[in-house]
Amino acid sequence: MQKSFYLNQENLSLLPANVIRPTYNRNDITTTIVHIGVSNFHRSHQAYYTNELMNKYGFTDCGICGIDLLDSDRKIYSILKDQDGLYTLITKQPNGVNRIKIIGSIVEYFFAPENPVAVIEKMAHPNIQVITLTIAEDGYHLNEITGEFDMNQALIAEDLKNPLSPNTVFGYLTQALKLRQHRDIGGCTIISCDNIPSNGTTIKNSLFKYLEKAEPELLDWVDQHITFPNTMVDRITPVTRIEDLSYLKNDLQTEDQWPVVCEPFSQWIIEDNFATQRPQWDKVGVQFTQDISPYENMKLRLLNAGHSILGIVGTLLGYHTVDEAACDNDLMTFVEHFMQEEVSPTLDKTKKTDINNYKQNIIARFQNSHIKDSLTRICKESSAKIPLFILPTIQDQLKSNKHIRLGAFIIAAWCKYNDGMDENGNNYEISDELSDILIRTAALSHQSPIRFLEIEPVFKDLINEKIFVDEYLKAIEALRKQTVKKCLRNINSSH
Ligand code: CS2
Repeated sequence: MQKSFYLNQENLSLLPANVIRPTYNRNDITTTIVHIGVSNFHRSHQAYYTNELMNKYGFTDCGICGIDLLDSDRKIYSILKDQDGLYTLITKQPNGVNRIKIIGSIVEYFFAPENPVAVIEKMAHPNIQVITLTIAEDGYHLNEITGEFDMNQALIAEDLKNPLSPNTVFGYLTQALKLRQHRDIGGCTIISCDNIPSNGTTIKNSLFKYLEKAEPELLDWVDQHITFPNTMVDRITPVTRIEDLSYLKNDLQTEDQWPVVCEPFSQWIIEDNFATQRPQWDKVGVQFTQDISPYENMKLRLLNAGHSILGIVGTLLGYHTVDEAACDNDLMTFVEHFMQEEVSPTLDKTKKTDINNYKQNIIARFQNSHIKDSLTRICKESSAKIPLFILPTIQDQLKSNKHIRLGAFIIAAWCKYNDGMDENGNNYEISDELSDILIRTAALSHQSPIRFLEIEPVFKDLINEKIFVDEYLKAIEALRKQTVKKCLRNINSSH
């Protein structure tokens, strides 16, 4: 067996020639971007684009400083520290040929719980122009019922009490922005890269609410010096599997403790609303636009919703990966009908977005059999995803008196999913912040199916929509009596 090399700066030159590596000198790079939440997605997406900018165009002024806030991020932090911020991106093409690239754009890295002061200092450094975030739904601290920033959440209350050792992004931003004002070094642009509608507006509104309580005298300055562009981010990035590590070691003599896998497709659209000089990401395929909403809705309601359907119904059918579920004709026909009949009418067609092309493209992306995106990843935290990916479609359709039958079926299938057992009698885990209530309510729904719609943090007042409730009740009754496969066939044949 050939000798393999630990991935780090020193060994870069020893890696085999077919491993593409940074062509730039990482010591020459200036950090101008801070990123909070160094997830797999950040590494396949923003860090990838930034690496391209350095590799292809020789820019030296767009280095990223990664920051992790959560205790659960300790592992990725220590691995990347060990690897000098380097990692391998494995792009898995549908034809089975992989593209292997070492990404070097994360040139600095902090673990906030260990050194909060250094993190605040970094964000307040005069070179920092942009602060980007992937902090997931939880990181926004929104109230489940109202959807507004929740001042009463424990970590927020703690940050208000101990402002110099914050836990949340709001605590950190407040301290850093205060320093920036004090030092008179100007503002910066804060970019959310999470899959939530109007992500920039959401982080802005929440930060303003936090500041009203924590530092009201900073509000005017933030209003004048900071912008919060909305964005649409897209690249399917599965959980890294042990097989990916072995493949790199055995086939490419590269020992990377946490590589990232992704699909070839990638899209990033950012509202053109920068307080500072814009990183020239447009040179490497990023789009800047005045109005993000048509793109954002298209992505959340087609791709993310499509994923959730494959995840929920695919799990019930006994599948384990997205491509397996996407190759089931009955299921995929259902997804296509849903997209065509219930999602498309809610999308803005006045903009230059080719919805039909987009739909075809995502079906092919779902069917890429090399990605092995697990349905467990997709179904995780469905109680946070369904209100963002599926319910807005149902609500819009109800408002204009249009079909919601397929949407109601998805919700009924999700109720059945929370029984925790597939059609073959195999159990699976419900991994969700609300798992207790989901499981309990799904159990109660065997006697009284309507109970599931009483989960207010998810459904709000949907239970009052008679047309929806009638369709949901029909769907759940069918799902309890017949196999999922049979229900899909019935519903498909009536279209
Ligand atoms: C997925 C997303 O988590 C999910 O449910 O739909 O992570 C999806 O893979 C990404 O948004 C793709 O850009």
